[in-house]
Amino acid sequence: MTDASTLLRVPPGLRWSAATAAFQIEGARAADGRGRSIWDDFVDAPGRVRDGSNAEPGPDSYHRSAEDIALLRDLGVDRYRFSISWVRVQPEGRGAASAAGLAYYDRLVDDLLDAGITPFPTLYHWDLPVGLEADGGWLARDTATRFGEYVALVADGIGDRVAHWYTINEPVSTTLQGYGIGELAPGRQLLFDALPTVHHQLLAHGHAVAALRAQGAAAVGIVNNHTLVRPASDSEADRTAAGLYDLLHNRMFADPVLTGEYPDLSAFGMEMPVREGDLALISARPDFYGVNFYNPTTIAAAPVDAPVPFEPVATPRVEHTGFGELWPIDPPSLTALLVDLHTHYGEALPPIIIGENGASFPEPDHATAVIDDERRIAYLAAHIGAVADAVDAGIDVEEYTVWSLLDNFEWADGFTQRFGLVHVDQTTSERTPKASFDWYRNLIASTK
Ligand code: GBH
Repeated sequence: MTDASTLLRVPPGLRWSAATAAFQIEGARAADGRGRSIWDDFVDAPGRVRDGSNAEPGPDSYHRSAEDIALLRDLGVDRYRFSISWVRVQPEGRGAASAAGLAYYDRLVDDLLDAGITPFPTLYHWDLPVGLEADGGWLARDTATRFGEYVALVADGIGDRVAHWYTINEPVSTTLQGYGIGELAPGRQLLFDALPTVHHQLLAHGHAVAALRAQGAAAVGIVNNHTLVRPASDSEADRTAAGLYDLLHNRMFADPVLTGEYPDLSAFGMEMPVREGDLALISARPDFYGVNFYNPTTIAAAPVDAPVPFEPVATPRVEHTGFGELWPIDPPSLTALLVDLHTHYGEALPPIIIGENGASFPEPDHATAVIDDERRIAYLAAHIGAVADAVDAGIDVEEYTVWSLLDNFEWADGFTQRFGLVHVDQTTSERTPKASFDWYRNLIASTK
């Protein structure tokens, strides 16, 4: 890798971070009275996870957080993005906080602060308590209220030392893949009937912002997964399909937060279950806007009898990651996406934080030597360069976060996809930094 050319393209003052999520790294699903989430049900059901794995032991960060923090300190990141497991804090998804569950995060926060790293937790990274799913999950308005109560408990427990919070991670993934097509927990296949889960997650975000601000939080925001959508051709059918996909993937989640209104969703034959006051709560100006970015999406019109009117197709003329042809590598599309957000939302757009960016490539399960992951280095360097281009174009980007610190449990793909800067042997939990870890460390050091 050409470090020198990369260094020229680093935006001055950008903060650096790396991310993980509770269910993907913690393991220890039965420890200390932890309750069950929809992901426990999903991984314990036969045939749901590609390699039959169940997230254990994996990185086992519940028992090895000290190792994670030592790695983060060595990396030199300003912040660490991790997530808090609702069912460790409230095993049943309601009621009093579990002292043992909170104690894990309490210590994690203290240890991060001792290491000079700002803790930046996500309050919800997909692990809904099963009891709430039984009552309708994110289809039920009540789940948003319950989330607000859980957030208040977390803030009571660690809010004296945590000032920066992500509320909900990628509501789009939960809606479309969790409730729409069933690829992620809870594995329901409701297609467009899943859309009320958008509103209830955004409402949950609104309740969380209110609860955290009441407690004195300094910075609160949602983190949406965005993709740059392009039509497969200039045909009217493809352009219409791409517009619908953009609405469904991007605008339906960004507009309410940033403008206080849903876009016109009549094409999907539904209206959001909005009540008076909801949109004011949802659009309380966030302190930052979190953007997770992996790839652009090329959309073609689907055949007339298809259940949905659009179809993702391979993006022409670009390389692909370990996930295959629907996951192209196209860094300029990140610049274009950030510019589009700025153009579309103008003053309503707060400073941007890149909450996740990264890639998985085939790598060995057992590391016998340092993994020379030059394709990951190239991916990260090019995307940081794309952020620099956006900053040059006048976009306010404050922070960049690599997904992920560690190889971890990649949801329905189990342990088959490796996104880490650090290799993890998923049976021994042994951690081995990859070449990309050194590269990121040197990059960060060069900016200090
Ligand atoms: C995010 O999901 C999640 O927040 C996170 O938990 C997850 O582990 C991470 O992305 C990685 O998947 O890197 O080009 O091979 C977003 C949905 C679906 C995006 C798979 C990345 C693979 C693209 N992810 N996709 S690539």
